[in-house]
Amino acid sequence: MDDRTYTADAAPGGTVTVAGWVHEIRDLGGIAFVILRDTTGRIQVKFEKEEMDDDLVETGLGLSRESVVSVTGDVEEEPRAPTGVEITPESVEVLSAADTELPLDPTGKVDAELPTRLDNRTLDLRREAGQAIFSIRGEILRAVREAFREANATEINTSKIVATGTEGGTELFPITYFGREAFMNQSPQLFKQLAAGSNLERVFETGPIFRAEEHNTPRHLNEATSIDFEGAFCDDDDAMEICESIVVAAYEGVAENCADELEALGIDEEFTVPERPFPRLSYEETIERINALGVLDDQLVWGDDLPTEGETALGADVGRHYFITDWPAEVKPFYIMDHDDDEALSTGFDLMHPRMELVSGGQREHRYEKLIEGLEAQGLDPEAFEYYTRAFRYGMPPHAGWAIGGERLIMTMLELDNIREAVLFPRDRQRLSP
Ligand code: AMO
Repeated sequence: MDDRTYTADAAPGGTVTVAGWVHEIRDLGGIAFVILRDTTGRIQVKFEKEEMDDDLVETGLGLSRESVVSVTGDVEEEPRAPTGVEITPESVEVLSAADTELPLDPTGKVDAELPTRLDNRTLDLRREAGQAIFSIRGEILRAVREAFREANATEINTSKIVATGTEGGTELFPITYFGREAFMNQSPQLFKQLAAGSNLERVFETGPIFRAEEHNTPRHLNEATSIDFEGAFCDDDDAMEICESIVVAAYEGVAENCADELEALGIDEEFTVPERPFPRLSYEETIERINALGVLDDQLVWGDDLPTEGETALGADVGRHYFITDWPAEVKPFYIMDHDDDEALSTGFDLMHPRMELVSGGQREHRYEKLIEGLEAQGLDPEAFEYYTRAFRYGMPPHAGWAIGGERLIMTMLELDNIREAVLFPRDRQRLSP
């Protein structure tokens, strides 16, 4: 529509054509208003019943909410209108009439349950808050891309169909690949390492990861967006520094470019960019601090996973993003390097938000023999990983990296209760469509 004007740009004194959705109809008797909404805002369209053509009035007042219309008319100043201007229509064209019964109220005045909202996502995202989340999601991706470029990392895209899993602990989704067994990738882990070992050195990817998690929680998805980094000649400390800079860049981008969206979400006043550096606690200090908080029935001992209650209590105590470093080697995947002076300790780290884990990473084992030993120690067949390990025989530099859970970053940044709010069409135990 070449001659279309956005509602936000409709200035008094001209004739414009605006197009959008019927947000609301207010019939006051002799006069009626249709509030038309587009991506930039809303505008009032005035119908004076006595003074206008009957057909026009009939079309205007017969509109059902959420119908898509195009309105041509003069724009005039009107201090009582929500945006200070209104349109007196010359013509109203109905481009797509909406059913009179809607499954949810897109003005947001009436709350709907999350499953109803997800089943009707197009309608749901016409709410300002929904639109705000996805504008911010786009801004986060833009900001992290720019920050990665500043860190000399090249954007890559890796295959999502793979022959082996990498992340022990979560299950794989099997698929059939021309009669052979294959899987949906749990992580670009091995590919990003192979790319970092090439002359590219530093790479990043934002893409889907597939996890056949059995549990259904407000913080797990079966398909999530992973923001991955891998850098040659980086150790775990370098990787943590880059990780902090990317997280901070995401917050800064949102602070700078999404003021209206933060307001729509009602979090503009408390929104703050986290300060660097983030505190670092070793795994040992972490379990001691959780034990001292006295929130668990049983004291944690070396090698235990951190239970959610413990993580939550420690998060509240620390009150900001923090790293947990030096995890026991046995709880980290085979590709994570152990400390040379203590093989029970790994270089693996997690970045925590007070509410949950956001990132896992570490320095990688780049020595061929040690890598094979690590695979065997975790009960994996080195033969199955030959496509990956072979590169380690042809000059693999020391390297390190990490992955941020994209939706968890959005969820924690925007104080969302459920991770599904941060995904257009979430995949979980129940949900395969839309
Ligand atoms: P990990 O398995 O810890 O590490 O995943 C990295 C981050 O991804 C997010 N995440 C998820 N988010 C939502 N739903 C899920 N089911 C889910 N699973 C993971 C979390 C998590 O911290 N290859 C390593 C990373 C690396 O070492 O570079 C990996 O995948 O925020």
